[in-house]
Amino acid sequence: MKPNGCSGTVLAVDDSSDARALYRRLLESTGRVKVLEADSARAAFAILGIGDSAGAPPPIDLILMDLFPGTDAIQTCRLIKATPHLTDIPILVVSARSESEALESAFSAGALDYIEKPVNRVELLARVGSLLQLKSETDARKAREQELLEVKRELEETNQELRRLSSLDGLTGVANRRQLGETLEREWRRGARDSVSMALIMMDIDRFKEFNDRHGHACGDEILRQVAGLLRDVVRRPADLAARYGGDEFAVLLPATEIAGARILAEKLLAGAAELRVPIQEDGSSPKVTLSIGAAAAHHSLRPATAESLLAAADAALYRAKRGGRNRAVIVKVQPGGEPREDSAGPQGESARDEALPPRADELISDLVPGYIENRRRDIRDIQQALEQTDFETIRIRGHNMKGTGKDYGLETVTDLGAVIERAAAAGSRDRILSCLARLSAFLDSLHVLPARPDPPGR
Ligand code: GH3
Ligand code: MG
Repeated sequence: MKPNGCSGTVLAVDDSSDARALYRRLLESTGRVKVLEADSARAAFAILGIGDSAGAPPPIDLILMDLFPGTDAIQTCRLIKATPHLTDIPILVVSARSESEALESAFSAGALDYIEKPVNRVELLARVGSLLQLKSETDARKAREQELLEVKRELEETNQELRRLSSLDGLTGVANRRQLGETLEREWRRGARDSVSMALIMMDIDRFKEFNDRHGHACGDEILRQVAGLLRDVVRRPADLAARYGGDEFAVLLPATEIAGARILAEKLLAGAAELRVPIQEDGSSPKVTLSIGAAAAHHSLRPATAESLLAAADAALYRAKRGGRNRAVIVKVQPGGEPREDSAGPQGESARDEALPPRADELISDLVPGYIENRRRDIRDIQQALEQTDFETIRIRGHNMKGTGKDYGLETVTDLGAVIERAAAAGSRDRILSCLARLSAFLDSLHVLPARPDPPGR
């Protein structure tokens, strides 16, 4: 008879060599079971590797243990069950009816089953068979668990890598806009707790379209990579984050940084761009790269300054740097009330104060200015309405038109804010648009427009 068709190795622990020989004969006659013998607890420990620091599980599937009087079989059971690499090996005890007390102790020490002496052959094979079956199922389950753990670990590694890749820009390897947005929000909240200043630099490569047009896209890509490399070199503090904002625009987030720190970094970036060496082109030219930079710093304690208003202020400063002739930085400090004010020591030194002065429109059109201002108020209402309908295209066109006309009417702030609204609409950034509308509205309210000059007599 075969023990339930299961195979395995049984360790027979018994001080009687006759008993061991009997077990060996009965079990091995099945052709599926191998028997190892131990005549004492000590011999069993040696086979099981108890005290072996390597702790590899021995090739034993079942322990057949005689509750031999005079030895400490119970203690042996306890020790086996307390040893991590042996704990899954089932123990089948063999006891005489008279040993019922010892049997109870053996079960509480971890034995799984028992057979009575004298041993009945059928019963022995049946019990050994079901315990070997149990052991093989336990081993299979453990192996599956181990495999699952391995798969889980691999998945976690893959997820981590995906998270890392999804937060990076593919071309340049710096953070992408998504990560910048998340980090900006997080750092702003953290900064609000610590009540410190935060700075943000926005920079854009000058006349980048021309590089692409004249030297090809591959050269353009190489310049983008070099500018990203420059950012990596210059931006060194662990909390700082350099990111590609999109196209040829990059951003640097500088938590816990005052405006002076942003200025130093902006100057390094301008100087570093001049040092960039783009490979010599087929026509023998070596393109020179310049950057326009807008930087803003805001103190978290300011209300209603927000992460978005910091972004909008840096964006507007960047636009001023472009308009001021490129290859320069404009640095502004977001003041209480949210209106940015230029840092007097900024590299460009352009005044931001003219925003509060009356418009200096050409005399020829000065009588049109009040109507122009009214139309901008209508723009504000229309943009608010378009926002409700998520109609960013209408907003983008309004921003574009403001950008194109404000300066002609002597209202450079309208041009600046129009540019920011245009970009924000293209990016679908609702908060930036709202922040610009608030600033535009405050600006329009602050204007004191002189009445149009009366027509000269006799006309
Ligand atoms: P400005 O000085 O006013 O910034 O002029 P610009 O020509 O740089 O104008 P703008 O910043 O609007 O141009 C961005 C250009 O960047 C447009 C697009 O052709 C180019 N561009 C955007 N993404 C990539 C890119 O991944 N690789 C390359 N080679 N060019 C790109
Ligand atoms: Mg550009």
